[in-house]
Amino acid sequence: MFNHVIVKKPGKSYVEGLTTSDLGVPNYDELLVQHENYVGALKQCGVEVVYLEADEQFPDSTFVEDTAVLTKEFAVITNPGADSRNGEVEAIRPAVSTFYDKIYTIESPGYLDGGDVLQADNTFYIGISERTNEEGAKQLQAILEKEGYTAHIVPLKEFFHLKTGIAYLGDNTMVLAGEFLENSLFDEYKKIIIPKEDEYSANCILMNDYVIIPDGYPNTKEKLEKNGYQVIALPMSEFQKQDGGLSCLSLRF
Ligand code: CIR
Repeated sequence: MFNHVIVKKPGKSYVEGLTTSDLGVPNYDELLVQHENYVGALKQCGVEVVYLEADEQFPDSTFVEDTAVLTKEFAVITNPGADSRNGEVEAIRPAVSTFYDKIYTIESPGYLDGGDVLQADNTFYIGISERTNEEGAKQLQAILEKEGYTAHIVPLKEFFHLKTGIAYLGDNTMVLAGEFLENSLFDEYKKIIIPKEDEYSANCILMNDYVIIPDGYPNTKEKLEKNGYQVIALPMSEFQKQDGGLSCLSLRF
């Protein structure tokens, strides 16, 4: 059960953020509408929303997920792997501090983005990516193991972040795409498989009684509904243009 989320309004500088996509320049007005819809959907799922104001200094700072890893018992402030994003953590720390007494920090030369961390009950998966190095992954693994969790490190082959291609929906069920389909680490889970053409929808989030997915993926919606989930589908085009997905836009705890 999630009770809280932290989100951050995108600033006008968002359009100058990092991207590898060739989907075009985001439309700022449309982006704000999509962000408001996202916040509205989270509220519908029954959580209290902490809404941080935009920070023009950090174009990608609406993707708050990368700045922290939050569990029921403690928080970890990350050390984001992109230079232009590293300073985003300074604004997240005070927001996180209002909810947590126990706060760990990933330290250089370790780098870690929250998008590379997936929690499935008492087990964590930590991706090694362009943004998360082995040292950062090992620091987080040590913190998690000290706190009684199991943590597996997963070197990525193609995905940008770990959660680009995987989501946990509770009930021992994983949504999986691409390189994770053949990874035996995930064989213990019931699998909802997302084919290549629907890959963007593998980045979905379980929020209490709902699963939130990007709009435009009817096959994913149908698969989830067949498995008994209530689905909310949200337009995400302006976030996709900057390599962002649904999970990236919030810290959920
Ligand atoms: C970046 O390149 O850092 C942003 N444009 C997108 C970050 C997406 N975050 C995520 O997948 N957790």
